[in-house]
Amino acid sequence: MSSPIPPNAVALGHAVVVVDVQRDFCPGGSLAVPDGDRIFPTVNRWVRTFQAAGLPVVFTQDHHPPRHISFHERGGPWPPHCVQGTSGAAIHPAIWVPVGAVRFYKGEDPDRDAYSGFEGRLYDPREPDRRGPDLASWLREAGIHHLYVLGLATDYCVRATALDAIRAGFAVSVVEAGVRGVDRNPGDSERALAELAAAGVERL
Ligand code: VGL
Ligand code: ZN
Repeated sequence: MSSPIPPNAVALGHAVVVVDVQRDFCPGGSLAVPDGDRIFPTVNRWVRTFQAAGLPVVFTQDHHPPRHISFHERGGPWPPHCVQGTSGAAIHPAIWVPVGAVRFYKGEDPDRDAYSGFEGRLYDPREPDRRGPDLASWLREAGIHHLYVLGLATDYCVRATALDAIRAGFAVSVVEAGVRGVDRNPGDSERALAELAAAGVERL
């Protein structure tokens, strides 16, 4: 199966970032990533380990309004997915979301696409109509300097999130057993991982 979590990953100043493991990106969803469900055990293991160590667990979520600019009906590349208020926008039920995990919503502007979690803003269930700080601000405030990134899709939101994290000055590791890609063009995911490595991301 997948490789164990290196002990030095579980340390003060480190956080796990789970990108867009939502129903619509998993098998059966409207924009299913092939084998997207194969990452579930790895994701749950990293989430459980970081949660148990008292380290931050961050989830990003695509959270589009109906008729978002990225949808076919508006000339975009994608079928409707992760529409606000639909079951497809929910984190997949096989993923463990611990109490205390934080969520960052992105793609909420109807006229602008946003692949990177760093374009997301904190969602607080006590104030569901407001948004909090952006991801970089929140992580810095929490004293985080190293991110372990998992999720969907390798060639879109994982790629964009990891690149933005490097640009924002974080150390970044991508957990390969914990990511899967769309591969609209064969090889997109492998090319994305190579690009991340060239940008300074550790391939774990
Ligand atoms: C994503 C396509 C469209 C992703 C989001 O999460 O990778 N891909 N919107
Ligand atoms: Zn989207």
